[in-house]
Amino acid sequence: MSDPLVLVATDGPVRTLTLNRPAQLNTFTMLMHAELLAALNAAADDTAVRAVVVTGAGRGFCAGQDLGDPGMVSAEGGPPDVGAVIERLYRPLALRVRSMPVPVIAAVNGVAAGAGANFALGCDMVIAARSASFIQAFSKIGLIPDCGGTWLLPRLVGRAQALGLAMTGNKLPAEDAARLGMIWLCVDDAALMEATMTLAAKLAAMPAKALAETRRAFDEAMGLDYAGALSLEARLQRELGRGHDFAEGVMAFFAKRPPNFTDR
Ligand code: T3D
Repeated sequence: MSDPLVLVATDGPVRTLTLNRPAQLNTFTMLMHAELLAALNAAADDTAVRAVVVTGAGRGFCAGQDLGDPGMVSAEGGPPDVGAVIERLYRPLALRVRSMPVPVIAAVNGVAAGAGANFALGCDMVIAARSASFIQAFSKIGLIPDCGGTWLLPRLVGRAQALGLAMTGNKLPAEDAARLGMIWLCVDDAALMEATMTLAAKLAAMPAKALAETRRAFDEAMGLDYAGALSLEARLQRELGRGHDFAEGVMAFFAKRPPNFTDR
């Protein structure tokens, strides 16, 4: 039996998904897409899971689409319908990450290129090892940034840096990515998984529903004016204010005890 393309491990409330095609820098194939989406769906459905970590096996995080995956070649032998691949595989993946009921952390252990870079950037928090790097590799093969890159990049680093990165396809070291505000944190290689698990444990103890709604509010507010964002905040706060976690958070505060958040 062949190795799973996504390794799944659970440590208390933290679910870790490890992309597992190390010899190919964990590039996406059709099969890996299916396993990753299934693993994310399973984590979303499991109420015991309160944080998800995604990382890569071996020396890379993910070098994007496997450019040789036979599953990508059109049945007629003509040029592949890249748009169909994006619609069928990358769009559901990107939307799944962005709609998870719990926070998703990308622990970028090595190079993250093409859709691999943008998959990481679509996660809620990105921690990268100092030796890791981010490459918008698309322009080098005649494509534009995908897997959410056109939306994410300018918002993370501004239009000038986004266009520079996308047009040159230059390798951006993790330290520079952190300096630009593209990722949360850059740490020494040896500290990556410990720093990630410490963060995951912290997030797992927090109110998952409020964290997921924070992500949603930030995403939705991007398309709103100031007054619209204030209305959105009121709507979401109204809903959260009726939940268990708000009552629990306030009670725990006054009782000077740690809260026990359960909403999801
Ligand atoms: O259908 C569609 O195509 C639409 C979807 C598009 C989404 C995308 O992600 S497009 C962008 C695809 N990714 C790339 O173009 C990146 C290509 N890779 C690289 O530029 C380099 O590999 C890296 C800069 C990422 C790393 O360089 P390096 O020197 O550390 O490693 P390497 O030797 O190039 O790669 C190691 C192996 O992985 C090597 O295989 P080998 O020679 O040992 O048998 C290499 O061919 C393989 N590999 C790396 N990236 C890909 C790949 N194989 C297939 N597809 C790849 N994307």
